[in-house]
Amino acid sequence: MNNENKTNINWYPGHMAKTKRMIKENSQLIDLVYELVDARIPFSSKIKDIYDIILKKPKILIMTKKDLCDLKYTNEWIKYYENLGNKVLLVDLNNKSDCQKIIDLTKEMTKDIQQKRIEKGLKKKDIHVLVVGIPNVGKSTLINKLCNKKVTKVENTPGITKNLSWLKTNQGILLLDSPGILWPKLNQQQEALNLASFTAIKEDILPIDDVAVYIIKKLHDYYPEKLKEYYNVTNIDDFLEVYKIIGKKIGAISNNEPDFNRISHKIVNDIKTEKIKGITFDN
Ligand SMILES: Nc1nc2c(ncn2[C@@H]2O[C@H](COP(=O)(O)OP(=O)(O)OP(=O)(O)O)[C@@H](O)[C@H]2O)c(=O)[nH]1
Ligand SMILES: [Mg+2]
Repeated sequence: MNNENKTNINWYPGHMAKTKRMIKENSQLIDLVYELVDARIPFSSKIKDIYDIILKKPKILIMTKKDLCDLKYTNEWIKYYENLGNKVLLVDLNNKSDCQKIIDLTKEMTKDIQQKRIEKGLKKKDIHVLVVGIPNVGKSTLINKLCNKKVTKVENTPGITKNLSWLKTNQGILLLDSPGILWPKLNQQQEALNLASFTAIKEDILPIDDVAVYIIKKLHDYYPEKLKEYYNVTNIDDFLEVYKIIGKKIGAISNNEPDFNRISHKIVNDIKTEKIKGITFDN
């Protein structure tokens, strides 16, 4: 943890490069883009070279997992992106009226396309929308909700969707599901830890203890009441002590030694299983 900002985590699964290429091949068809980010990390989870991928297509920035974020910080990010000219929607994808907002804004933003067709005597067209974002932000969930049935696989693990496919809603919208994309180098330790904290990168990319310690530090600095409530921890000057306290609480101590691996997994898992919510780590 003492090499903050210096880490270059070189990783780039081949399918991510392939995804970018395939999106470009579909580019002619795409009328609109849904760019998804996780509302708990509205900055760290934003694809860095998005305009290389989607060119000048109009887009809606959709922040998912509203139900899990801390509005105090996330609302600041919404203002920030809106000031840059983005259309932003903050949604809980399990909430019907939030999903309806996406459909309504899609129709509004593509009104001109349809109007021009009507003026030419053509029928309204199906609007083609690319759904893009880093792994595990809810791309497939959003598509299933808008299609009103399970058309694509959803799991709380990065890298579930493997191929691009067009899926039809009954709203005159076709959605292109795509595998999660990240950039080749995670060159900020903080950014990588944020992604790992919210399951956007596979667990084996960063040491689990680093991720757990980072989560504890974040909770201590921004959500001390949650650190106290969930782990009975108030002071983090000595991490051996912290692990002992948590170890005692969850029964992961043997011979007076905390089981570091088990405790770290427990901490990471408490976020993954949504036990700890109301947190945003891009502060
Ligand atoms: N609480 C909550 N969970 C959500 C929301 N949106 C998605 N999820 C959960 O997030 C996890 C990942 O969802 P997916 O739809 O598989 O994500 P994806 O972006 O398609 O992931 P990849 O295909 O791996 O890139 C699942 O466990 C979903 O149930 C939301 O708004 N709120
Ligand atoms: Mg998916």
